[in-house]
Amino acid sequence: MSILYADVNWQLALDAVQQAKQIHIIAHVSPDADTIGSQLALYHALKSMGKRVIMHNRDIAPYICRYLPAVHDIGHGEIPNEVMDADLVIAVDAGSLGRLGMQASYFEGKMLINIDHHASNTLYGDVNVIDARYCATGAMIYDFLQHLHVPLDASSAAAIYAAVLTDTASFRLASVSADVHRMTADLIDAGADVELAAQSIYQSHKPARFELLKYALDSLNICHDGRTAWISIAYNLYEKTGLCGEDSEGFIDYARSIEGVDIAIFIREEKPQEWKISFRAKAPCDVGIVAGKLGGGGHQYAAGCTLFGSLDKVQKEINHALVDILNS
Ligand SMILES: [Mn+2]
Repeated sequence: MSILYADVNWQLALDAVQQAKQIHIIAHVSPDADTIGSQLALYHALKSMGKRVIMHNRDIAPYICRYLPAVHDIGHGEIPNEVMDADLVIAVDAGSLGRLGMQASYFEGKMLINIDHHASNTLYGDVNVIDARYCATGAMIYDFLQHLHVPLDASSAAAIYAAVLTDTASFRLASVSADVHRMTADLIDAGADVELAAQSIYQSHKPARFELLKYALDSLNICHDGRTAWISIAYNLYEKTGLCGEDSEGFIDYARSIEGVDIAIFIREEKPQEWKISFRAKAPCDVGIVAGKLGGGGHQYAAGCTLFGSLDKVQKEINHALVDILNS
């Protein structure tokens, strides 16, 4: 193993882990495979150090993560008492405190470590290890494990592999350096099953997902001289198909895959009049800036925000936020 970024300061995080009696590792709301993979890899590592560790999130882990060891040990929903007793909370891949979906009072009297690769991170932790050079928070955990002197086992390797695979759009982003591939080689050597990951993450979708995809593709609209591609799904279509936001994960990639499109925009109505907006970009556009203008966050290639009102109103607001970036 070799460290991806040797200049990152993990010392305060290491000290906090050493001193902790009970550790709660938490992922962000609507969790993706990066936050869950990071949570699991850290869980396995801290357990192997003899620590008392609990995983608990607001929302259930996505079905694409079902194959990862210990994923069923992650609690969700209301916080049980044993989690309340934690003296250290480690948040992974969450750009702001709100993204953790917990009452602020929960964190009172607890040390909070914030480990994340989003440039927009609000530094809400007592200890913040934030570095946007990392392709995934999972890759940060890979470095953290080495500082903790925990050997990479097959369970941690599988979890980090899932995180890196998904956050790099299957190793297709500029964040994928030769070092990222060297790390991936280590993960495979340690037991990460590449084929199982591909089948679980990319080839295990419900048939109903494709009913929803038909609607999504029907809504495809290419604007700004071919530079932006928009997809939207209204709430009633989720109701009609019996699906939820998780089932439309990845639809935005169809929009981004179009020649000449710099920015893909996916607008889905999570609740009536409440729209979750996702942005995906190709270089050199930075959608983290666009989402930031709309009260959200993210990084250069992937970002998001929440907007309210009619679809028309929401589209206008997004258009307004896009002006500068499309003219630069
Ligand atoms: Mn991430």
